[in-house]
Amino acid sequence: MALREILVVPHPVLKQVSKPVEAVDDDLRALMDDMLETMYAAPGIGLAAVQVGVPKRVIVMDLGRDEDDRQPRYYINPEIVWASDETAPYEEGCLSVPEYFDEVERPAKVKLRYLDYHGKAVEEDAEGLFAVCIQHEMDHLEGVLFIDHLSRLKREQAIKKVKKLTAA
Ligand code: GNR
Ligand code: NI
Repeated sequence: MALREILVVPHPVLKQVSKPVEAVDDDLRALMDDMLETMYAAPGIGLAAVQVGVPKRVIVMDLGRDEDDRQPRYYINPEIVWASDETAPYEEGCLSVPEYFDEVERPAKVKLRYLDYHGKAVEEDAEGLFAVCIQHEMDHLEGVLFIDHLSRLKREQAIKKVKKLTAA
């Protein structure tokens, strides 16, 4: 396993649309293992492959509270097959937009379909923080960041803040 570098705005790769995975094999599992390690080190609760510069439709996540209670989750080629009309706001952050947080409104509940770590097709319902996180991660697969849901002014302020932070 190895740590990978997390890309931050305004890196152009973050705007790419990620490509579907064709085979869930050992190479892909090695990428997911690296992503999980990188996410834990950051630390974060989710990570899309494009954030480490690999534009494939792969997400890792762990909503567990601490190091003794790890619950890694892997989502390959995820699709939202249903979303609630009801929405909910959540104060979001992103490892690719460090130290900036703002409220985003999204469907409160979604139903997902995806391939797991072993390539098995799974359906799962999501709500609460899980629903927020999977929608945030799936936006990354389309080249969309949470700041793209904000006003242009707020988005520009966020990018300016990150540029200042990363110039140091
Ligand atoms: O670590 C993360 N925390 C978080 C908090 C609120 C809403 C979404 C997230 S995802 C983020 C990690 C990340 O940038 N994933 O793409
Ligand atoms: Ni993010």
